[in-house]
Amino acid sequence: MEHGPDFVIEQPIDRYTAEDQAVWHALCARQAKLLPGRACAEFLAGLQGLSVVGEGIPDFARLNRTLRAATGWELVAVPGLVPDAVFFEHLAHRRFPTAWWIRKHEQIDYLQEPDVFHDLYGHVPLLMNPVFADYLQAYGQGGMKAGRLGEITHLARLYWYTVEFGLIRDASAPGGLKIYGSGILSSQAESIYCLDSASPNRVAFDLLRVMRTKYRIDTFQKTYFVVDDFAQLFDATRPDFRPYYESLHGMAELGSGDLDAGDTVITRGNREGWADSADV
Ligand code: HBI
Ligand code: FE
Repeated sequence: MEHGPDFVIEQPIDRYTAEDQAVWHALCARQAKLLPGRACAEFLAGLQGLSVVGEGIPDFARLNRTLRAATGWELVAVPGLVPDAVFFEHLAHRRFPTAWWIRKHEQIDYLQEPDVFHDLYGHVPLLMNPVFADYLQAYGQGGMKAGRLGEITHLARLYWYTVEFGLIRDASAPGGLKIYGSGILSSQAESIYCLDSASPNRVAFDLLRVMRTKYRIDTFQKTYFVVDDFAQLFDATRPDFRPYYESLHGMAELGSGDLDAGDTVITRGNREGWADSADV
């Protein structure tokens, strides 16, 4: 697939097969049953606003008319994972890199690389929320600076534990928590596990704590970080990160399942079923 230095391609809208459309529909239908009561209200409102469910794999150009009007964001089709520097540059300009292809039926429960269901269904609805939309652009700007400072690892952890696997407090939920992380919202099994399982830790969000914490890309999270609201995320990423990077160099890294003396622990996991393999 030909692409320029920014990895952007035309969405090959006429290359979707009947199987692709059936997989998209099955994934949407599964999450539509599961997410009410689990996903944060802002995600469900965004999904509603985009009106992507009910039809097949959406035409990005059509969605962009709605998304641009809401928060100035737009989707750009890409072949798949793009290099960090390219990814951050797009986010800094309110462009969300969205894989154009969808997983095969046999991968319906899990795939490593983001496909259009993860990127579009998982990430895009929250871009309809002004505060989250501002956070993600600020994150992209921070990422471009981090790249120049050699601090991508710390910033990738922040993305991982918030944008991809974040939980948010919600008094209306039985356990007081709801989901906003896209990696969870696009996964049936993890949408259940992250709230219902006694196995993982759930710890109050703290910026430095998150940036110290390694993560695994191949199983459910051992630790979920919980924000009070999106304003907390946006406020945390407003300052210049250089002093944070300085203090991080003096702090020990933490494993994905570790707890730390300074943690505000919401639930301490019983660690059941944890495979002991390498964190990144
Ligand atoms: N590329 N297409 C795509 N989607 C992502 O979510 C993505 C990426 N490249 C890098 C990346 N995410 C993460 O490493 C961020 O932490 C930068
Ligand atoms: Fe993602």
